[in-house]
Amino acid sequence: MANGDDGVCLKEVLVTFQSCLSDQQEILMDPYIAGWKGLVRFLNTLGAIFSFISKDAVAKIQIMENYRSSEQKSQYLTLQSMVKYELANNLMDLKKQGNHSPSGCRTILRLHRALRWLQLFLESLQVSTEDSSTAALCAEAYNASLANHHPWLIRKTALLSFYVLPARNDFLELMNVGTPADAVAMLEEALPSISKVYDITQALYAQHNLLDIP
Ligand code: 1PX
Repeated sequence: MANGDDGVCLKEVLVTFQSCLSDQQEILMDPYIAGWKGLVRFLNTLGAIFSFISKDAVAKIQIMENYRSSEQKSQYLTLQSMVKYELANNLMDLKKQGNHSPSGCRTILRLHRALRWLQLFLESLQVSTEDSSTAALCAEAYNASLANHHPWLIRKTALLSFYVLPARNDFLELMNVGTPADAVAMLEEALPSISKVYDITQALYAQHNLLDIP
């Protein structure tokens, strides 16, 4: 995944999300988790200021990896099989967060909401101009998605951290796919599968009334 000494090729990361979709249009857990791991690696190259975000993402990835290496691993093969299994076995706390280990459905819901932020942010980067502010685009995408699920302190901390993001062209170059124009073309290619993964998950969670699991 690394490209050069410490860079991460974002194209390779985003391609992982393409491989999430099975022939039956189900979402495969392993590439979904691998996609998030790649995103965290990319985030880590942006500086230690984002470590409060990557730590939370890593903790959630770890929860899902644990399910995928548990005795019930086959139940967690896809997001669809996980929902079916956890609902059938009453493994979710639908009212308040319980004391036991967080369910897969609750954990994926947090990542799923973050995927919406990613989709909005990448869409806006793709149509941005050279003088666009990366921080402003990131904040706009955050306010339209994840911020609605975060308490005040996290919102303030997140919005402050965005100010250190590099300028638009430097940020596109950090993606390690060539010139800023190459990066924009890569985003255009990668976005449909991210949107598809998001839409399928959203429909699945809506169908089972799981969009507000505490
Ligand atoms: C070209 C763009 C690629 C950039 C890659 C960035 C990868 C970002 C990974 C973000 C993963 C965030 C997961 C957050 C999950 C969450 O909402 N957790 C909260 C709720 O969890 P709980 O278990 O308590 O119910 C938790 O409270 C979160 C705490 C940390 C702060 C989360 C702020 C998220 C901001 C997302 C924007 C990232 C900006 C990166 C700059 C490029």
